[in-house]
Amino acid sequence: PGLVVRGVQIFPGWLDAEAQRAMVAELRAVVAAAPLFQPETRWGRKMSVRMTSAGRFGWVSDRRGYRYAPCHPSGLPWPPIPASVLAVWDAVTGLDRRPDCCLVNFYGEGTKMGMHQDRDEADFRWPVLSISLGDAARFRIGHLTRGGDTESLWLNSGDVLVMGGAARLVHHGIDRLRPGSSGLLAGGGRINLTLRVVD
Ligand code: MD3
Ligand code: FE
Repeated sequence: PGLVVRGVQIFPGWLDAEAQRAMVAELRAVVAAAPLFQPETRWGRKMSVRMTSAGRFGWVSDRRGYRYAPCHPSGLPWPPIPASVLAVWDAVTGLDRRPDCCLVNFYGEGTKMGMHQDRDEADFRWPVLSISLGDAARFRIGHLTRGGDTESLWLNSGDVLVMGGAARLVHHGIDRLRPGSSGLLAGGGRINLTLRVVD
């Protein structure tokens, strides 16, 4: 990794401009098969991020709560994880096991993701890998317990993060976007992919 912040490994500019464009083209097919939706929380509040998934499982949230599900809210199965995305997982993690879920988060202007832990997966020994595409975003890294200070870090298009070991359960979130900082996505915004082993 280029740097490590609180155990999070950062690979700046892992994807060059051409690789980013190729990945976005594959993601357009994912979104065509499994349209982005705005998840609702158990309490009926809409999250500001729009999302969809690829793979055996996708992450969903509605008034029943949040969970991994085998189908999109439409009832159709999630499309396969694009080959270019799996290639990043293979190259960066070196693991024999492939991820079950590629969560696709779309951030428009003003979208935020509050501080949280990712703990819906069965086995925290598997890392989570994130790929950032499009506008830059400020990522905050906290601690294993809620609260305390945070370190912030701008994630740029093409950056890859790996959260493994002790960093797997740190609190984290996205608190601002830098609109217009990338020309990758027509119409602007940011896509974040997170790859997870679910079960
Ligand atoms: C640190 N997504 O989908 S990616 C999420 O940019 C999520 O969309 C953010 O947090 C985004 O759950 C941040 C970086 C990330 C992803 C998973 C992690 C950092 C993490 C899991 C454990 C620790
Ligand atoms: Fe997360």
